[in-house]
Amino acid sequence: MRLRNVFCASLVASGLLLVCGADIGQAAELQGNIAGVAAGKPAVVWIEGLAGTVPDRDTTISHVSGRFEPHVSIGFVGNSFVFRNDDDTLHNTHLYMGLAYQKEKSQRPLHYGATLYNVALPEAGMEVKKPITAYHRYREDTGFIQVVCNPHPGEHAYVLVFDHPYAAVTDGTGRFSIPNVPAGTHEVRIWHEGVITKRSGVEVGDADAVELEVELAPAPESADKP
Ligand SMILES: [Cu+2]
Repeated sequence: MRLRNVFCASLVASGLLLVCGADIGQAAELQGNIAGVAAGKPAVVWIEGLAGTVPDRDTTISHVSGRFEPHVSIGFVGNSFVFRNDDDTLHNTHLYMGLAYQKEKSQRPLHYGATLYNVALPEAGMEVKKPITAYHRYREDTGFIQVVCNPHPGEHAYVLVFDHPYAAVTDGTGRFSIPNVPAGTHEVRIWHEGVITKRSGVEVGDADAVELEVELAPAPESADKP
């Protein structure tokens, strides 16, 4: 078994990073830990500005025991959302796009944003598929997608959609892994529960893996609006 060459990097406040020598043509696994992730509230980590073929993977969001499962997910353009009801009661799955720029201009409050899909799921076992389009992807001026169930205000979930494969959801402890990141200097972004979008740079070089450590802290000046 080959010993893995792992480089460590630490982020402080607005973003520094370390490094290894870039070697064109190579790729590495970007892995790490987002400190401050609460159990049940994972973060999303992605690399901004890279293009690549998205994975062939649908995004399933289920109603399970009166909650959305998962609470945070990512979607990839060209695949589908799969909305499920695993409860024996009426739910609906209502996706809103943030449209932050509209919030600033609109006279009336938009609350969660504009409806993308609103699917009624009246019976247990129901499943409805809807396409994930380029319009759904995460952008500064639109933000992430919020998912609510109108009869049950406590049900709430989040989706960030990408048109490239370099994105991951952390586990409950904040660990994440993004494979096959091409060599070069990249901008890493982190979203956590609608409040924080952190930025950082990372350089991927001739190691098999790059380790990134990030500590979440309130950052009002970079707060992301839905
Ligand atoms: Cu519900």
